[in-house]
Amino acid sequence: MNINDKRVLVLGLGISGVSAAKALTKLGAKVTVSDINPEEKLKDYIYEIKDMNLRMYLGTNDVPLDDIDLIVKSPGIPLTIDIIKEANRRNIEVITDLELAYRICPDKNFIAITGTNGKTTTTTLTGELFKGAGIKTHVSGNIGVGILWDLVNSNEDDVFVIEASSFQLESTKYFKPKVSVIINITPDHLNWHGTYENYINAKKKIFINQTEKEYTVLNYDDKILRQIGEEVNSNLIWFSVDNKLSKGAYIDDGYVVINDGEKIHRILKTDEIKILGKHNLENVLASVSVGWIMGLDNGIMGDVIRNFKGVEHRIEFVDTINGVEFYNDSKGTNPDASIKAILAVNPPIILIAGGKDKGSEFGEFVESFGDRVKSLVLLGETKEKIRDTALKYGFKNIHMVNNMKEAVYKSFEISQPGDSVLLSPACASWDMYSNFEMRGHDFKRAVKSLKEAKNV
Ligand code: UMA
Repeated sequence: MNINDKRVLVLGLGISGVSAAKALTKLGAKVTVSDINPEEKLKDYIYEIKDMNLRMYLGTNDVPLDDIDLIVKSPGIPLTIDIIKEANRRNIEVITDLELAYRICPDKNFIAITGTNGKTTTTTLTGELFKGAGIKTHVSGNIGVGILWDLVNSNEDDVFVIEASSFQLESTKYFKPKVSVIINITPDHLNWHGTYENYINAKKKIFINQTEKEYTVLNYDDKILRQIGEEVNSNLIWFSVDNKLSKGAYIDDGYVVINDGEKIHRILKTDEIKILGKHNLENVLASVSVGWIMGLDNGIMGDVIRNFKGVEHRIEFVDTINGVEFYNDSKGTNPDASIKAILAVNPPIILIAGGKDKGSEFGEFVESFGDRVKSLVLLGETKEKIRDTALKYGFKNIHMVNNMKEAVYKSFEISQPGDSVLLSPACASWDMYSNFEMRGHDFKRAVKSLKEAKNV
């Protein structure tokens, strides 16, 4: 698509809008930008484009459409707002950055990854596999990086590993990645898509234009995806944690393997994988499938996965001190998320929990301890509430502390080699920190200082 001199309206000036505005200007388009928010709320974004030659409408999306050929809307902007309805009436196309990226560079090595859960981990790990093989790789999309600015600054052979959301996919038309991946599908964003069927249809757009020249990777263990496989027109590659496949990636005798249809290739042992839980085995298998399709070396893939510590703050392996493993799950900001972490980390677990009181109940959370959690170290606004619930359920091994450093040092003091210390607060961070990232960093700093103090 030749964008030169096209008159494009970029709707929304967040991460994707700013990236789109910069890229379109570089490509010679006549760019108009608009955001419903006033200038003072957008300072962090518009400083990047304020000196560019473009028209800006701030505090409104009500932009004259008379001289607009194309609208690139931010993924979070609903298709139901007035300006989009008006554009539809006038037959002005409305697309997202994902579609525009494909139209600008249809031959680019796009690897697009979607799914209800695990997108960020799989996208990050897949990016690491390519980087590990020495290939220039851009990891972008819903992971928090606008695609278009990276795209217009890339070289021909660069690989783009894109986390694709249903919001982005919904407004695509011709988008056709070299490899598409769907990790799993369960109901989500139903308030946005209206029905589960609409949500599934948005996800299916990731492979809908693919042909026998491209590849689609799907999870064989996911009931919905098993059915959807029949609609795939490209080369379909399955992965499975629970089943052995005649071709694809799966678990065999404690190894992650690829069966190429003739030979089984072992990539690494499952117990060498540091990211924990069955859901993470799925993420690894999805990434390995992409690596295999793209011809990456099995030995390199094994090494990269062995060293992959996961996405920051999500059951993130931090370090081992005297045989005790430390995990940062600061993103465990509600009881449900923390229960997943408790099930994923190797017991016996010393659990650091507590934080901002959001009115949650902690009964199910304490029940999930079973034989896995041996001690509870509590801090923050909810420490008494969690302690009282734990005592009610007969769990008595509780230590109260005042800050993160104390929590880490106390956990180590009561630990034995083979234990896991897990920060998974089951609460938001705002009682002691501005966000969960700062809490996670504080935990990691405390682990580092402990290691230095122990001189190991
Ligand atoms: N806006 C308008 N008019 C409206 C509504 C919003 O002008 O009617 C403006 C807002 O004032 C704001 C901008 O649009 O300034 C926001 O656009 P956006 O919500 O699309 O946000 P971006 O910063 O561009 O971030 C988007 C993705 N956000 C969403 O899809 C909601 C980011 O995913 C993504 O990382 C980024 O593009 C780069 O590709 C975030 C997300 O929450 C992480 N995604 C959802 C999820 O993972 O569940 C789908």
